[in-house]
Amino acid sequence: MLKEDWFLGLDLSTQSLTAMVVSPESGAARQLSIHFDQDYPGYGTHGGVPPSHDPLRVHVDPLMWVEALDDTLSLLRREGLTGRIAAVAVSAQQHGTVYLNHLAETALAGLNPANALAPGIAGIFSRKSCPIWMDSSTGRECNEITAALGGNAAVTRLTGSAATERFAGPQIRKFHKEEPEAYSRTAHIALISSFATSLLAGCFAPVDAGDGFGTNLADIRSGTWSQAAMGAAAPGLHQRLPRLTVRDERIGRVSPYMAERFGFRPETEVVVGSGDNPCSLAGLGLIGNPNLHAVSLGTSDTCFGYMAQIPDVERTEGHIFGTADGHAMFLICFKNGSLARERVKDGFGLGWEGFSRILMETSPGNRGRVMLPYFMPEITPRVLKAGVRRFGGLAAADAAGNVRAVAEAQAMAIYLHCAWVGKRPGRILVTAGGSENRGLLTVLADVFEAEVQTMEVKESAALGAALRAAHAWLNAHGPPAGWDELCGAVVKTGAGRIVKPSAEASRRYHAPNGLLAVYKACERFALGVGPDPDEKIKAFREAFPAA
Ligand code: XUL
Repeated sequence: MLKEDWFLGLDLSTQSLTAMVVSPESGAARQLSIHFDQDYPGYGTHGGVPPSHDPLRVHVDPLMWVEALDDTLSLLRREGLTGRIAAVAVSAQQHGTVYLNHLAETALAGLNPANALAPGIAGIFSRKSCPIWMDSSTGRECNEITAALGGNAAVTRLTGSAATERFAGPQIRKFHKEEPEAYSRTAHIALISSFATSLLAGCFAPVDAGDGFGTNLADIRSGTWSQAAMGAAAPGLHQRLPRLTVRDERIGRVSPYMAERFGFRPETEVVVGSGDNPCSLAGLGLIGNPNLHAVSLGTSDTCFGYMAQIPDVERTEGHIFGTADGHAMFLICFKNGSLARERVKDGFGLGWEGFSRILMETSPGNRGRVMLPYFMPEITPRVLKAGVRRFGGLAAADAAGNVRAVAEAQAMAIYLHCAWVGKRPGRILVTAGGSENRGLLTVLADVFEAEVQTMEVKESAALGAALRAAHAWLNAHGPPAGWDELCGAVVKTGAGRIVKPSAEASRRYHAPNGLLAVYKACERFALGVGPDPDEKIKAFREAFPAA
């Protein structure tokens, strides 16, 4: 490796675009972010998405992402960083689909470096907006796909997930049903990660198994698109999908447009992109390590971990995706993550410090009061009608009660809905924006009965993308570098940030009449599959009169 070889990861997340430049040699990392709400007010987004009259429909104009990419690369050029990049890889919010017409391939290859990116590609879309991971509007299509593929268990075994509203298969099916003419004009359907990678490479980019398995379209055991699953979604789909790769690969070089406009070296290589969660797995140093799990407290809250092989467990929720090294990861996702925390924080006029202080000062267990924080329709469990539910006399106006209730609910939901994964690790790595909040970390540690550790770089998805670029490039051009070695140089845990669980607090959640039992009962009641949780709340208060 030359001294000046650096690697770039670009994370196109729900609310921002982050660029991370790393040098595996020195361990240094530089980063910069652009925030959609603030920096592109013309798109009218709030939390990265425009307002919608239908709470189940969440679409974004892809040109906003394209403008952000243009501006980010311009900033990197101005800082003199692009000319030092040996390879680049994209991380992106998962599941969103981008619909391109027959002009797209030629347009991508022939952009004029004198012009900005957005006007150059404005004509390549066969659909103006992209459904993203927050969209829950395809319930009917999920049922149709499930029936066509022989039921829930069959779909889950084949594709790694039950038919899931936000996934590409059901989304494409809905598009084909509702806009058949626009579907027939669609030459290529990219995931957001492969779309952004296509912009860098100047041609249609493949999709990796980290993102490609989150579509309900792939056979996760053979690592190929499934004829049956594609057939259940829409006709003529195979020719419209990107190639699927099961492990990271270098897909080519940056386009002449990228080199000239942004100052990359022409030989800068582009590595296949992936979803933000599979990238975070890499950015947390978890590739090859099934003994630690991660919780990401971002726009979505997710829990994930590496698996040496695809598990054969019966389950009704959660997902299996591929990893950079051709193995598997589990993932469970919650839509009411940071935006729900923010609603509570802002509702009481608090800052994050005040929010954290309340969590440090109030009593674990919240005296048996529970919130189901469904500010938006929820993914896990599947709740299509938004609406916050409060139990045990939790008053809507009680600031401390609601702050503790939202944090405890989120931690308990993550804990309970990950049970199918099996063995719980003794330590959890926490990443993304919420990992800066000591109060949230304390609640997580107590609910999980596990040590919780934060990382120096909380943008683990962008860091992971940079590491994926480095790993693929170094193994092709330098002395082979293992994930351990690479991560050892760059992935650092946060100084002094290990939060240990308190035995007394953990008991309040885990005892037979503890708050986990209360929460489970509240959830079952709200889903219409269990009785009123009052008895459980009473039992909790008897068991923990001081809580
Ligand atoms: C994962 C998921 C979200 C998005 C958000 O399945 O839907 O975590 O990737 O970035």
